[in-house]
Amino acid sequence: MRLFVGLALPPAVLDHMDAACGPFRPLRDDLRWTSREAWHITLAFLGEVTDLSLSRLLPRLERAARRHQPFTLNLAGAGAFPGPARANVLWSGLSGDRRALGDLAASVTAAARRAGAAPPDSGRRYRPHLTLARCRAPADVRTIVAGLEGYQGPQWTTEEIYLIRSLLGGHPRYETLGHWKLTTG
Ligand code: 2AM
Repeated sequence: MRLFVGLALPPAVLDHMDAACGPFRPLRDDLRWTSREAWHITLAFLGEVTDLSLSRLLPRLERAARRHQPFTLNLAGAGAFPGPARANVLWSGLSGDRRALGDLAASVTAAARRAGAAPPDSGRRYRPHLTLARCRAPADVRTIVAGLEGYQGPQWTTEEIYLIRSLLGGHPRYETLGHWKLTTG
């Protein structure tokens, strides 16, 4: 099964970003806009994982979560992969405690590797983002990126990690397989 580990966003954060994207959506039907219900921050994409690796992964993710404390984040600005002039992915960035976010992503990646579910692209630098839209043919999203440049979403505290199954289809569907709290106090 196809899995990833990520963070959920509180409703107020989703609402705020949804409103910020609102004006751009009708102008660009060449982009496949992601839905508010599917929004999350990926910590590690694991790709195809066997049942055996999944059973090893669950306790390791629990341990990884326990080694971290809650931290604050907010959505901020926008960008595109590979770049705004020829984009396949339009995203919003994150500000706040990005160091804690990177450390948590590194722990999750290490946990997955030890469980035999090494992320396929773990050699790449972690670039935290919220995907707002995708486009198979490279799209010029410079006006949207510029329009969202000053965007600052409400701050929230990340307290939990989620193991999510991604079911492919017309629109990806996500199913939560487990969630573990970061250590408080
Ligand atoms: P994205 O937001 O940039 O599309 C489920 O596919 C989640 O895992 C998405 O959030 C996706 O990121 C992320 N992900 C990271 N690397 C991926 C990859 N190589 N293939 C598919 N999804 C990936």
